[in-house]
Amino acid sequence: MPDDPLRVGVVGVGVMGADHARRLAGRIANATLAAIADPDRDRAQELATQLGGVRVHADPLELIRDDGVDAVLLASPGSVHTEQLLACIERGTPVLCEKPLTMDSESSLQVIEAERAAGRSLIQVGFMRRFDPEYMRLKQLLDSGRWGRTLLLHQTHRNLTVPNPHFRSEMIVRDSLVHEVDCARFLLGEEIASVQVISPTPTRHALKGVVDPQVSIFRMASGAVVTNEVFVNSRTGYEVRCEAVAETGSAIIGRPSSGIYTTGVGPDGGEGTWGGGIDPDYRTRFERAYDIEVQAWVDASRRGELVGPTSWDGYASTVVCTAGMESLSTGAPVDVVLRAPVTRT
Ligand code: ISE
Repeated sequence: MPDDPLRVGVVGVGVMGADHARRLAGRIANATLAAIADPDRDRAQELATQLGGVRVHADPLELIRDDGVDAVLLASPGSVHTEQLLACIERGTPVLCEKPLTMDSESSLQVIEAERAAGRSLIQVGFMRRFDPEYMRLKQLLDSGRWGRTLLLHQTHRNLTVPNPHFRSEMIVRDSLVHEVDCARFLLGEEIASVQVISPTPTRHALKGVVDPQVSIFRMASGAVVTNEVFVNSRTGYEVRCEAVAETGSAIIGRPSSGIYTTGVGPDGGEGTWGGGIDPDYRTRFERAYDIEVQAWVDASRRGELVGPTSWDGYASTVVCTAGMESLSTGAPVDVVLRAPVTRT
C-alpha cells in the first residue's frame, strides 16, 4: 500500500457532496480532500474557504483530469454521471458514485462495458446502507441460515420532507425506492424478478399529482416477497426500518431504541408526546454508515481494489427502478429483465 494519503476530489457539493467533503476533510484516515467542483462556483468556493487548502474547479471534467486527484467521489446529479464516470474510467481513477449510477439501463451498460474494457473494476456505487452496522448484522444473521430461508422483508422508508417542486412521483421511485431495491438484493443475495407499485390516496402534504406514499412489492427470483412503503412527505422525520421474516425467526432493524424516553406537552398545551428523537434526515441517521463506506472505499482504492456495491449493482437497481416507474403508471406488476451478469475483472 502506498504511504501517501489518497487525494480525493468531490464533484458536486450540494447537500450530500458537501457532507462527504467535510467527512473527507475531517475524519477519514489516509485521505485528503484535494479539490471540489460544482457548476455553482460560489457555493464551491464558500465550502473550500471553510475547509481550507482545497482547489476549486467549476468544471467537473477539469477536476477529474486534475493530476493532483487520485480518486473521485461523484455527488453530482445522476443525469451527468455517464460522462463523468466515463472520464474517470478513461484515466483509471477509482470512483465512489452516489446513486443512481446513471439514469437508464443503456447508459449503465455503457459504463459497465467501459470499465470492463479498461481491465479494472473502478466504480463503487454509494449504497451506504450496506455499510450500516445494523444492516450488516442483519445480513450476517440471514446468511447464517439459523432461521432457515428468508421468506419476507418489510421495508419502511420515510422522509420528513423532500426538495420540491422537482421531487415528483418518478423521483420517489428513482431516488428513494432505489435504496430498498439495493437492500432487497443485498440482504437476500438474489435478483428482483418483478416489481409492482401501488398508489394509495396521497397525503395532503404531497404536491398536486404526486403519488406519495407509495407501496411496492418485489418478487424475488427465489419466490421471496419484499413489501415497501416509501413516504417522502411524512412530516415526522427520517425513518428507515426493515423487518426480515425467516422460517423460524424474524428481526427488525432501524428502531430508534437508543433515544431517551420522555413524555411532555408543548408550552401551549396540546397532545402529550413520548419517546426519543427521530433523525431529521439521512445525514444523521446514516452518518456512521457513510463514514464506514467512505473509509472502506479509501482503503480499497489505496490497495488498488474495490469493495462494496459495484457498477453491476448500480445497473441492476436502475433496471428495477425503470420497471417500477412503468408499474407506477399502470399499477400492474412489471417483470425485471437483466442482461447476463458481467464477470468482474
Ligand atoms: C435521497 O437522495 C437519499 O438518498 C435518501 O437516502 C433518501 O431517503 C431520500 O428519499 C432521497 O431523496
